Amino acid sequence: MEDQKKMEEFQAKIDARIKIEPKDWMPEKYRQNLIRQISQHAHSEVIGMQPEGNWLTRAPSLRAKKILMAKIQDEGGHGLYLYCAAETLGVSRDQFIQWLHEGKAKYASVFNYPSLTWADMGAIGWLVDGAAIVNQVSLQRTSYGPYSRAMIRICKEESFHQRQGYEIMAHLANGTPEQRAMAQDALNRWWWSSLMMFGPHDSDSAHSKDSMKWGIKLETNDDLRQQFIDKTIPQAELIGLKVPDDNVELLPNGSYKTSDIDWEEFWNVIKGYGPCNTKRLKHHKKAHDEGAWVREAAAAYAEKKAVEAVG
Ligand code: BYC
Repeated sequence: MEDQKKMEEFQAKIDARIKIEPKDWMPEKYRQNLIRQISQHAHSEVIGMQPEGNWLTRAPSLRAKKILMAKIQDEGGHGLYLYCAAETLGVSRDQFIQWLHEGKAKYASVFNYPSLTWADMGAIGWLVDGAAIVNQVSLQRTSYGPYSRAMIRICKEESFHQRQGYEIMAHLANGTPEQRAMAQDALNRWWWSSLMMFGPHDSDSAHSKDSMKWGIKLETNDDLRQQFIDKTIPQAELIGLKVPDDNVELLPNGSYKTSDIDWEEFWNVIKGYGPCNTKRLKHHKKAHDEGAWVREAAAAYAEKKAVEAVG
């Protein structure tokens, strides 16, 4: 009876768009679902630094290098906000990292593809950050307070990321025939994996029903994907590029019909068989191990300060 009453009060708060805060009562399934999604989101931000980090030393100008460096640092910061938000649900940062290293926690499948040319820096900013924004603008209204507040700050930074990527693509698309071909090739390789960022079709999405009921997700995977498609196809046309899909059709309602995603590829990458899954995790483990002394030094400093404060 007690739990039933709490459950009804909880759902009434969700329906009234009142944020759930860390110390509020929440159903265990709501807590677990949030832990899963926010930590997956945090891991995506941090693993997502790798494909771009690959081009830092080869940026074509000092300006380009500074912008890319700032962008990658932002992604690390996003990971930090999100780990902090997830920690408020009672799981430690160490535990999240352990789950990532054991392959128990996921991160966005798109980061398991290689960044082969400088144009990929444009495609990642324009398409991957562009897809992330569409999802994250919606998540700003998510029901869990700390997640929602992290999203508001992240969205401001992602808008700059999307624009810096589009600027690189526009620059290359207006350059020599070789540069234009490089931009088109990057679009060809990142288009489908960006559409996969929104997750499986609604009918195959295991978590959507609960997440929508509890206001964790405000819009469905397919609705968000369609919003991204409708924004991005005209942006490609504006700079003389074409998305790699011969079946694109503009419908009378202004929306675009496209071919379906290769779902076999999507599930394969998620299961760990994408081109770079092994490399990404290996690199993360190495960086984590090499950073152990920094964490130990920071903890020792915090302990010293705490002792000093007590006197
Ligand atoms: N990749 O029931 P579903 C960035 C999994 S970083 C991998 O629909 P849900 C950036 C899903 O986890 C920001 N796995 O799940 C950084 C579930 O498996 P589990 C990236 C995926 O959670 C650096 C299963 O499939 N954004 O922008 O309701 C440089 C069934 O799916 C994917 C985020 O991380 C996928 N694409 O909805 C540049 C967004 N899709 O957990 C840029 C945060 C599905 O049961 N996440 N799965 O083992 C979300 O919004 C939601 O989790 C999703 C999926 C919409 C992705």
